[in-house]
Amino acid sequence: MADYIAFDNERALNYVAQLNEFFAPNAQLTCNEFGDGNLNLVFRIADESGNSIILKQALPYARCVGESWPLTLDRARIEAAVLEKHGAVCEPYTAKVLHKNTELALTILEDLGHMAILRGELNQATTFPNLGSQLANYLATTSFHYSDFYLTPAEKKALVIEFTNPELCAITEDLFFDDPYGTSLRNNYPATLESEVKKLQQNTELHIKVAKLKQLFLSSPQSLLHGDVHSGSIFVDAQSTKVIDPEFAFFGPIGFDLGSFIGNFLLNYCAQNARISEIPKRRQMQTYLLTTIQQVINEFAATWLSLAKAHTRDLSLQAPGYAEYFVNQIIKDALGFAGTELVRRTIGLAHVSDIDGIEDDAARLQVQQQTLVLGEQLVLHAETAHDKESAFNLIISLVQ
Ligand code: SR1
Ligand code: MG
Repeated sequence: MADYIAFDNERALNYVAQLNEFFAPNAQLTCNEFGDGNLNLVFRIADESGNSIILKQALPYARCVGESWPLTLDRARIEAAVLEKHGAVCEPYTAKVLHKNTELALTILEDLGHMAILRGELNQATTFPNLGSQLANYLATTSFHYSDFYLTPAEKKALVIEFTNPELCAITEDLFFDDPYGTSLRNNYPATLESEVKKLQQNTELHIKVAKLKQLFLSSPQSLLHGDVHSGSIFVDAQSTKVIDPEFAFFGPIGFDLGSFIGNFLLNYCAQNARISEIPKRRQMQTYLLTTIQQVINEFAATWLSLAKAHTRDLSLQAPGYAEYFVNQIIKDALGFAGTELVRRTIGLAHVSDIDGIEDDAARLQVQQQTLVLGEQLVLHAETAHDKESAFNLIISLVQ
């Protein structure tokens, strides 16, 4: 990419100004880089009357580690294209792309600054009544329309090529399925958790289950996934939900996205044991988290099945009962992937503020012990969940 240059505030502002698309020609623009994610630069450009847009630019390395971890700029192309693909079938819950430039690895997006990132809100014990339904709709609608149920084989194969994302997938393969179960230098956990970590790493039955999940991740191009549905990839307010950041997108197992979401809600569930001291308040928040997980599983299944009933184009996949079997399998896979999310966020490279934001060392350690065991148990027992009811019952039995 000969023309690539990483932006600073001035370059980002000048780039937007010369586009002459988003602001009046004589507007007084300001620009502020405020990205705090793991990988990219994020600028907000605003005019004097408060109109604003977001310019997101990929760096040729992982921001959270530095230049020693080079990373493809192609992720910007993939992210913008996936937002467009997902937006085409699920417009209300997908962040809108306003402009893209592949050479500069940048995307201009609608500014969702009037909303808030879900993770921070959950950490403050704020609840969102529409979130479960809207996220279930996003997960079901996007995964159905880019699956073999809906696309022709030729369309599907062309998209699989377009969205091949080897470098970002390799990060997930390493961070979810390898590092936590071995002695990676990237692992990150307190010495006080060492005995629990050793126990987990010596569990040979667990290694087989994790291998099955990794195999599924590597070799099941079921649909065009978001690839990173954690609670930092979701904007919320009292009315609406917007999904952002699909740079890890690829054609993979549908249960991975559903499982990432479930895993993040369970991480927050455990963190609330240390975050909220008043028991009735804590119970209320934890009930919200569990109810939302249940709602997402149920509505995901219902929406998927109704789409399959009305719109399955593939003749074989129309066989009575097949869609039901397929959805049950997605839910089972999701529980396993949720387990790997809990484990990797506890002892791997990339943590979550739900846990790391707990100030008291002893309280944080207790939460880490709980998330580690819960993750392990989910991975071990996910295969016993044969439908949405037994999946939810398994979650309930493991958190109590
Ligand atoms: C080096 S990237 C670490 C994590 O951040 C992203 O959001 C993904 O979850 C990835 O695993
Ligand atoms: Mg991200």
